[in-house]
Amino acid sequence: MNNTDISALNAQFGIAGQVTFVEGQGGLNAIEINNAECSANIVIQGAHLTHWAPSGQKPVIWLSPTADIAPNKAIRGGIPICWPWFGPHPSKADFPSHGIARTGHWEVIATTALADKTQVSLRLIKNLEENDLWPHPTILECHFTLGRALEIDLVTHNTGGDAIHIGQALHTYFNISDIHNVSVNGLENCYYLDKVDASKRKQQQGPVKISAETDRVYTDTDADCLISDPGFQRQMRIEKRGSQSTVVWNPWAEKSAAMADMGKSAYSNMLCVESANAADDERTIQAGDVHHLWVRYSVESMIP
Ligand code: TA6
Repeated sequence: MNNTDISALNAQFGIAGQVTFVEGQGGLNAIEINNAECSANIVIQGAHLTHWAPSGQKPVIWLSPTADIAPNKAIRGGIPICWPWFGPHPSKADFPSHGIARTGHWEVIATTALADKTQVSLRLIKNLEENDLWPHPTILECHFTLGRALEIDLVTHNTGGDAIHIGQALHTYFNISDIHNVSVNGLENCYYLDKVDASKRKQQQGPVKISAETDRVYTDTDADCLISDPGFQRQMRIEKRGSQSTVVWNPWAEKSAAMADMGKSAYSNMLCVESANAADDERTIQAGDVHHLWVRYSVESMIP
Protein backbone atom coordinates (compact mmCIF):
# COMPACT_ATOMS: atom_id res chain seq x y z
CA MET A 1 0.00 0.00 0.00
CA ASN A 2 1.45 3.33 -1.04
CA ASN A 3 1.00 5.57 1.94
CA THR A 4 1.52 8.79 0.04
CA ASP A 5 -2.10 8.93 -1.15
CA ILE A 6 -4.16 10.61 1.54
CA SER A 7 -7.46 10.04 -0.23
CA ALA A 8 -6.70 6.33 -0.66
CA LEU A 9 -5.74 6.07 3.03
CA ASN A 10 -8.96 7.74 4.07
CA ALA A 11 -10.93 5.49 1.74
CA GLN A 12 -9.34 2.32 3.08
CA PHE A 13 -8.64 3.13 6.75
CA GLY A 14 -10.56 6.30 7.60
CA ILE A 15 -13.37 6.06 10.17
CA ALA A 16 -15.89 8.89 10.09
CA GLY A 17 -15.59 11.06 13.17
CA GLN A 18 -12.68 9.00 14.60
CA VAL A 19 -9.79 8.41 12.19
CA THR A 20 -8.70 10.90 9.52
CA PHE A 21 -5.52 10.92 7.44
CA VAL A 22 -3.94 14.28 6.76
CA GLU A 23 -0.76 15.69 5.27
CA GLY A 24 0.92 17.03 8.38
CA GLN A 25 4.06 19.01 9.20
CA GLY A 26 6.99 18.48 6.86
CA GLY A 27 4.62 16.99 4.31
CA LEU A 28 4.49 13.78 6.32
CA ASN A 29 1.25 11.83 6.36
CA ALA A 30 -0.33 11.65 9.79
CA ILE A 31 -3.33 10.07 11.45
CA GLU A 32 -5.68 12.21 13.53
CA ILE A 33 -7.66 10.23 16.08
CA ASN A 34 -10.62 11.68 17.98
CA ASN A 35 -13.10 9.72 20.06
CA ALA A 36 -15.22 10.23 23.16
CA GLU A 37 -12.25 9.49 25.42
CA CYS A 38 -9.20 11.12 23.82
CA SER A 39 -7.48 12.89 20.95
CA ALA A 40 -4.23 11.68 19.39
CA ASN A 41 -1.91 12.08 16.43
CA ILE A 42 0.42 9.53 14.85
CA VAL A 43 2.94 10.43 12.13
CA ILE A 44 3.08 7.42 9.81
CA GLN A 45 6.85 7.74 9.36
CA GLY A 46 8.27 5.97 12.38
CA ALA A 47 4.75 5.06 13.60
CA HIS A 48 5.51 8.06 15.76
CA LEU A 49 2.77 9.13 18.19
CA THR A 50 3.17 12.87 18.73
CA HIS A 51 0.05 13.63 20.79
CA TRP A 52 -2.29 11.88 23.22
CA ALA A 53 -4.68 13.71 25.56
CA PRO A 54 -7.52 11.98 27.40
CA SER A 55 -10.66 14.13 27.30
CA GLY A 56 -10.49 16.88 29.93
CA GLN A 57 -6.74 16.31 30.51
CA LYS A 58 -3.67 18.28 29.48
CA PRO A 59 -1.63 16.33 26.90
CA VAL A 60 0.11 13.38 28.55
CA ILE A 61 2.74 13.08 25.82
CA TRP A 62 5.14 15.99 25.28
CA LEU A 63 6.22 17.29 21.87
CA SER A 64 8.97 19.88 21.59
CA PRO A 65 7.68 23.28 20.53
CA THR A 66 10.57 23.36 18.07
CA ALA A 67 10.33 19.75 16.91
CA ASP A 68 11.52 19.42 13.31
CA ILE A 69 9.01 17.04 11.73
CA ALA A 70 10.55 16.20 8.38
CA PRO A 71 11.30 13.21 6.14
CA ASN A 72 13.94 10.83 7.53
CA LYS A 73 14.43 12.92 10.70
CA ALA A 74 13.88 11.84 14.29
CA ILE A 75 11.12 13.81 15.99
CA ARG A 76 11.92 15.43 19.36
CA GLY A 77 9.17 14.31 21.66
CA GLY A 78 6.19 12.02 21.38
CA ILE A 79 6.98 8.29 21.49
CA PRO A 80 9.99 7.43 19.30
CA ILE A 81 10.28 3.69 18.61
CA CYS A 82 13.87 2.62 19.24
CA TRP A 83 14.52 -0.69 17.42
CA PRO A 84 16.44 -2.98 16.73
CA TRP A 85 19.08 -1.32 18.91
CA PHE A 86 18.89 1.24 21.71
CA GLY A 87 21.29 4.20 21.72
CA PRO A 88 24.38 4.06 19.49
CA HIS A 89 24.86 0.88 17.42
CA PRO A 90 27.09 -1.48 19.40
CA SER A 91 29.75 -1.75 16.69
CA LYS A 92 28.96 0.61 13.80
CA ALA A 93 29.40 4.28 14.73
CA ASP A 94 27.87 5.51 11.47
CA PHE A 95 24.58 3.64 12.03
CA PRO A 96 21.64 5.81 13.18
CA SER A 97 21.22 6.24 16.94
CA HIS A 98 18.30 4.22 18.33
CA GLY A 99 17.98 2.08 15.21
CA ILE A 100 15.97 2.22 11.99
CA ALA A 101 12.34 2.18 13.15
CA ARG A 102 11.81 5.75 14.35
CA THR A 103 12.68 7.28 10.99
CA GLY A 104 11.64 4.26 8.95
CA HIS A 105 8.89 3.74 6.42
CA TRP A 106 5.73 2.28 7.95
CA GLU A 107 2.38 1.37 6.47
CA VAL A 108 -1.04 1.37 8.06
CA ILE A 109 -2.41 -2.17 8.25
CA ALA A 110 -5.62 -1.70 10.22
CA THR A 111 -7.89 0.77 11.99
CA THR A 112 -10.78 -0.28 14.23
CA ALA A 113 -13.41 1.69 16.12
CA LEU A 114 -14.28 0.04 19.46
CA ALA A 115 -16.93 1.15 21.97
CA ASP A 116 -14.82 3.78 23.73
CA LYS A 117 -11.45 3.60 21.98
CA THR A 118 -9.76 3.38 18.61
CA GLN A 119 -7.16 0.88 17.45
CA VAL A 120 -4.52 1.75 14.86
CA SER A 121 -1.92 -0.78 13.61
CA LEU A 122 1.17 -0.12 11.52
CA ARG A 123 3.97 -2.26 10.08
CA LEU A 124 7.57 -1.29 9.27
CA ILE A 125 8.51 -1.58 5.60
CA LYS A 126 12.26 -1.97 5.33
CA ASN A 127 13.69 -0.30 2.24
CA LEU A 128 17.03 -1.35 0.77
CA GLU A 129 19.03 0.99 3.02
CA GLU A 130 17.25 -0.24 6.11
CA ASN A 131 17.83 -3.81 4.96
CA ASP A 132 21.56 -3.07 4.85
CA LEU A 133 21.38 -1.75 8.40
CA TRP A 134 19.35 -4.74 9.60
CA PRO A 135 19.80 -7.69 7.20
CA HIS A 136 17.50 -10.05 9.10
CA PRO A 137 14.01 -11.23 8.02
CA THR A 138 11.92 -9.54 10.71
CA ILE A 139 8.41 -8.14 10.84
CA LEU A 140 7.90 -5.19 13.19
CA GLU A 141 4.38 -4.02 13.97
CA CYS A 142 3.04 -1.41 16.37
CA HIS A 143 -0.53 -1.59 17.64
CA PHE A 144 -2.01 1.48 19.36
CA THR A 145 -5.22 1.36 21.42
CA LEU A 146 -6.28 4.91 22.11
CA GLY A 147 -8.91 5.89 24.66
CA ARG A 148 -8.99 6.95 28.32
CA ALA A 149 -5.75 4.98 28.51
CA LEU A 150 -3.09 4.50 25.83
CA GLU A 151 -1.88 0.98 25.09
CA ILE A 152 1.01 0.24 22.77
CA ASP A 153 2.10 -3.23 21.68
CA LEU A 154 5.41 -3.32 19.81
CA VAL A 155 5.64 -6.73 18.18
CA THR A 156 8.84 -8.21 16.76
CA HIS A 157 8.38 -11.38 14.66
CA ASN A 158 11.57 -13.21 13.75
CA THR A 159 10.58 -14.69 10.38
CA GLY A 160 14.11 -15.82 9.59
CA GLY A 161 15.91 -19.09 10.21
CA ASP A 162 18.38 -17.74 12.77
CA ALA A 163 18.02 -16.16 16.19
CA ILE A 164 18.18 -12.35 16.30
CA HIS A 165 19.41 -10.11 19.13
CA ILE A 166 17.68 -6.77 19.65
CA GLY A 167 17.64 -3.73 21.89
CA GLN A 168 14.46 -1.64 21.93
CA ALA A 169 12.53 1.08 23.72
CA LEU A 170 9.34 3.05 23.62
CA HIS A 171 11.21 6.32 24.20
CA THR A 172 8.25 8.17 25.67
CA TYR A 173 8.40 11.90 26.45
CA PHE A 174 5.89 12.71 29.20
CA ASN A 175 4.41 16.21 29.54
CA ILE A 176 4.96 17.58 33.07
CA SER A 177 4.34 20.86 34.87
CA ASP A 178 7.90 21.40 36.15
CA ILE A 179 10.88 19.03 36.23
CA HIS A 180 11.82 20.37 39.68
CA ASN A 181 8.57 19.13 41.20
CA VAL A 182 7.97 15.66 39.78
CA SER A 183 9.10 12.26 41.02
CA VAL A 184 9.11 8.74 39.61
CA ASN A 185 8.02 5.90 41.89
CA GLY A 186 8.53 2.22 41.20
CA LEU A 187 12.30 2.06 40.75
CA GLU A 188 13.23 2.08 44.43
CA ASN A 189 16.25 -0.17 45.15
CA CYS A 190 16.67 -1.00 41.44
CA TYR A 191 20.16 -0.94 39.98
CA TYR A 192 20.93 1.43 37.12
CA LEU A 193 23.71 2.41 34.74
CA ASP A 194 24.40 6.09 35.25
CA LYS A 195 25.25 7.38 31.77
CA VAL A 196 26.25 10.79 33.09
CA ASP A 197 28.83 9.12 35.36
CA ALA A 198 30.73 6.76 33.06
CA SER A 199 27.83 4.27 33.13
CA LYS A 200 28.72 3.30 36.71
CA ARG A 201 26.28 0.79 38.29
CA LYS A 202 24.38 2.35 41.18
CA GLN A 203 21.34 1.55 43.29
CA GLN A 204 18.27 3.79 43.43
CA GLN A 205 17.43 5.17 46.85
CA GLY A 206 13.79 6.24 47.14
CA PRO A 207 11.75 7.84 44.34
CA VAL A 208 13.65 9.29 41.35
CA LYS A 209 13.89 13.08 41.52
CA ILE A 210 15.56 15.19 38.84
CA SER A 211 17.86 18.13 39.65
CA ALA A 212 20.48 17.90 36.87
CA GLU A 213 21.11 16.09 33.59
CA THR A 214 19.82 12.57 34.17
CA ASP A 215 20.37 9.59 31.90
CA ARG A 216 19.86 6.24 33.63
CA VAL A 217 19.19 2.72 32.38
CA TYR A 218 17.48 0.79 35.19
CA THR A 219 18.05 -2.89 34.48
CA ASP A 220 16.33 -6.13 35.47
CA THR A 221 13.10 -4.40 36.40
CA ASP A 222 9.64 -5.21 35.13
CA ALA A 223 8.04 -2.85 37.62
CA ASP A 224 5.31 -0.40 36.72
CA CYS A 225 6.22 3.24 37.32
CA LEU A 226 4.23 6.25 38.50
CA ILE A 227 5.16 9.82 37.60
CA SER A 228 3.77 12.10 40.31
CA ASP A 229 3.16 15.65 39.10
CA PRO A 230 1.63 17.84 41.85
CA GLY A 231 1.80 20.86 39.54
CA PHE A 232 -0.71 19.26 37.19
CA GLN A 233 -2.37 17.53 40.18
CA ARG A 234 -2.05 14.15 38.46
CA GLN A 235 -0.11 10.95 38.40
CA MET A 236 0.78 9.15 35.15
CA ARG A 237 0.88 5.36 35.52
CA ILE A 238 3.16 3.30 33.29
CA GLU A 239 2.32 -0.40 33.17
CA LYS A 240 4.55 -2.63 31.08
CA ARG A 241 5.09 -6.24 29.96
CA GLY A 242 7.96 -7.69 27.95
CA SER A 243 10.33 -4.97 29.13
CA GLN A 244 13.14 -5.53 31.65
CA SER A 245 14.68 -2.04 31.49
CA THR A 246 13.34 1.40 32.33
CA VAL A 247 15.24 4.45 31.07
CA VAL A 248 14.89 7.84 32.77
CA TRP A 249 16.22 10.83 30.83
CA ASN A 250 16.19 14.58 31.10
CA PRO A 251 18.90 16.57 29.26
CA TRP A 252 18.68 19.52 31.68
CA ALA A 253 19.41 23.13 30.71
CA GLU A 254 22.75 23.06 28.93
CA LYS A 255 22.04 20.05 26.69
CA SER A 256 18.50 21.26 26.07
CA ALA A 257 19.80 24.64 24.87
CA ALA A 258 22.26 22.88 22.58
CA MET A 259 19.51 20.97 20.76
CA ALA A 260 17.90 23.07 18.03
CA ASP A 261 14.75 20.94 18.24
CA MET A 262 14.43 21.55 21.98
CA GLY A 263 15.60 24.97 23.12
CA LYS A 264 16.87 26.25 26.45
CA SER A 265 13.76 25.96 28.62
CA ALA A 266 11.97 22.98 27.08
CA TYR A 267 13.66 20.50 29.42
CA SER A 268 11.60 21.75 32.36
CA ASN A 269 8.34 20.46 30.89
CA MET A 270 9.36 16.96 29.82
CA LEU A 271 10.61 13.74 31.33
CA CYS A 272 11.40 10.56 29.44
CA VAL A 273 10.42 7.33 31.19
CA GLU A 274 11.08 4.64 28.63
CA SER A 275 9.99 1.01 28.70
CA ALA A 276 12.91 -0.79 27.10
CA ASN A 277 15.14 -3.81 26.73
CA ALA A 278 18.64 -2.33 26.80
CA ALA A 279 22.14 -3.18 28.09
CA ASP A 280 22.07 -6.59 29.79
CA ASP A 281 18.33 -6.83 29.09
CA GLU A 282 18.63 -6.95 25.30
CA ARG A 283 16.52 -9.76 23.91
CA THR A 284 17.39 -12.81 21.79
CA ILE A 285 14.42 -13.90 19.70
CA GLN A 286 14.62 -17.40 18.31
CA ALA A 287 13.73 -18.20 14.69
CA GLY A 288 9.98 -18.05 14.23
CA ASP A 289 9.33 -16.53 17.65
CA VAL A 290 7.44 -13.32 18.43
CA HIS A 291 8.28 -10.77 21.16
CA HIS A 292 5.86 -8.21 22.57
CA LEU A 293 6.88 -5.02 24.32
CA TRP A 294 3.59 -3.73 25.77
CA VAL A 295 2.79 -0.60 27.77
CA ARG A 296 -0.34 1.05 29.12
CA TYR A 297 -0.35 4.72 30.11
CA SER A 298 -3.16 6.13 32.28
CA VAL A 299 -3.77 9.26 34.33
CA GLU A 300 -4.95 9.47 37.94
CA SER A 301 -5.98 12.64 39.74
CA MET A 302 -3.99 13.86 42.75
CA ILE A 303 -6.82 16.11 43.88
CA PRO A 304 -7.80 14.90 47.35
O1 TA6 B 1 16.99 7.53 26.23
C1 TA6 B 1 18.00 8.40 26.62
C2 TA6 B 1 18.93 8.64 25.45
O2 TA6 B 1 19.57 7.45 25.05
C3 TA6 B 1 19.94 9.73 25.84
O3 TA6 B 1 21.24 9.20 25.98
C4 TA6 B 1 19.82 10.75 24.72
O4 TA6 B 1 20.71 10.45 23.67
C5 TA6 B 1 18.35 10.55 24.32
O5 TA6 B 1 18.20 9.13 24.31
C6 TA6 B 1 17.92 11.23 23.05
O6 TA6 B 1 18.49 10.59 21.94
P1 TA6 B 1 18.19 11.23 20.48
O7 TA6 B 1 18.94 10.37 19.52
O8 TA6 B 1 16.70 11.20 20.27
O9 TA6 B 1 18.69 12.67 20.56
